[in-house]
Amino acid sequence: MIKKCLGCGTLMQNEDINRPGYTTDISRDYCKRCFRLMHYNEIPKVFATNKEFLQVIDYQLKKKNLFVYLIDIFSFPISFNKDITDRLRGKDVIIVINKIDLLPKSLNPQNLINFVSKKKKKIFFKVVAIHLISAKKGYYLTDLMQHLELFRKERDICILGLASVGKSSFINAILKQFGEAKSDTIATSPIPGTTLEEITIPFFLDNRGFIDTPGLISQESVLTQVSPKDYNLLLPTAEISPVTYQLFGSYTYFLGGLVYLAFNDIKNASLVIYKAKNLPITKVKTDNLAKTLTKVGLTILPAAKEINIVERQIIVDGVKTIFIGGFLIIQITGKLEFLLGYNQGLGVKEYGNVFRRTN
Ligand SMILES: Nc1nc2c(ncn2[C@@H]2O[C@H](COP(=O)(O)OP(=O)(O)O)[C@@H](O)[C@H]2O)c(=O)[nH]1
Ligand SMILES: [Mg+2]
Repeated sequence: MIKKCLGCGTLMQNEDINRPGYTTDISRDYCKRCFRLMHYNEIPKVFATNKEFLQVIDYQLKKKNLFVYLIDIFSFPISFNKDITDRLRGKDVIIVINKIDLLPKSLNPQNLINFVSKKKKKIFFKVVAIHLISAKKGYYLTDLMQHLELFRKERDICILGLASVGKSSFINAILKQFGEAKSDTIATSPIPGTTLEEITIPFFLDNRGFIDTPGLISQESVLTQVSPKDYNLLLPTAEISPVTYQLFGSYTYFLGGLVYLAFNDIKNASLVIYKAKNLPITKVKTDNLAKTLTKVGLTILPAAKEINIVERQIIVDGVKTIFIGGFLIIQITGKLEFLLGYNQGLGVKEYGNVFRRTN
């Protein structure tokens, strides 16, 4: 019997417990891994690699789907991954920015749309629309759904994007809000590699539907640098209360053991940090930076599995917004220079004032 797991899309099998899709009873809808993930929040084992994921995506790209490219507010700079954007060349794409519920109400999300639409000039696919949503809270799905219906033209809608941006959550939310599902259909988790194969869910009257795909794991994401037990310290799950500092003198701010900002002789500047509530900030005198660095991974946590901190100089004249590793957004205002330390490999992207305040 050929049957696919509804949670991760893998063929179900009852022969090898160490391979994907294992279940003792093939008549079930979910494999053992997805069942345990969905009911006990157990950390799933990751089986596939990016190469296998790309094969699944390439197969979808050969079809005449309408593509939704899902990004999330923290990982949008690292989301424009060449592996995906090059492949989307010439396709119809709707960009959807997810996890809008994480943004503090004081920030104007429209600026994010303007910003992404300026950036898209550098990419080569045909962006037919940009939407901001929250799959988790179900925000703004109605507008998006209308657009999807309009642009679909008897095609399936295929969802692409990096791991953990919320592709499976997005389809679950659509099935709950506009379909008959009472609870989640597809398995979701913060761990990259939860969705292993494509999952097709018929939805429209013409038998077309949504296709979920496995996410590419970005080497620039913090998810690849730390162990999953630290994810709860790094990934915001609820509306962020930004942490603000008026900067003066020579202090260094460590964000966990993954990033630091070292300031020297600052006269007047401010720093706003958008981060998970649980990520600890340690403030030390910049004179003690070298000494504090020796404690990274011991008392300054969470730290990368392989600690290798590099520095870059940042020059600010006005407002600078820095996105780091898909888990941090930092905004600095003033006229100053400082050193940004970060574990090597984390994506660091500098922009101007991305979120102008609404008031
Ligand atoms: N705060 C918030 N979290 C979300 C949202 N959508 C998904 N998530 C969380 O992000 C993580 C990854 O979601 P998942 O759907 O498995 O991502 P996928 O790898 O792209 O399929 C899970 O922990 C979800 O609960 C959202 O709109 N807001
Ligand atoms: Mg998924």
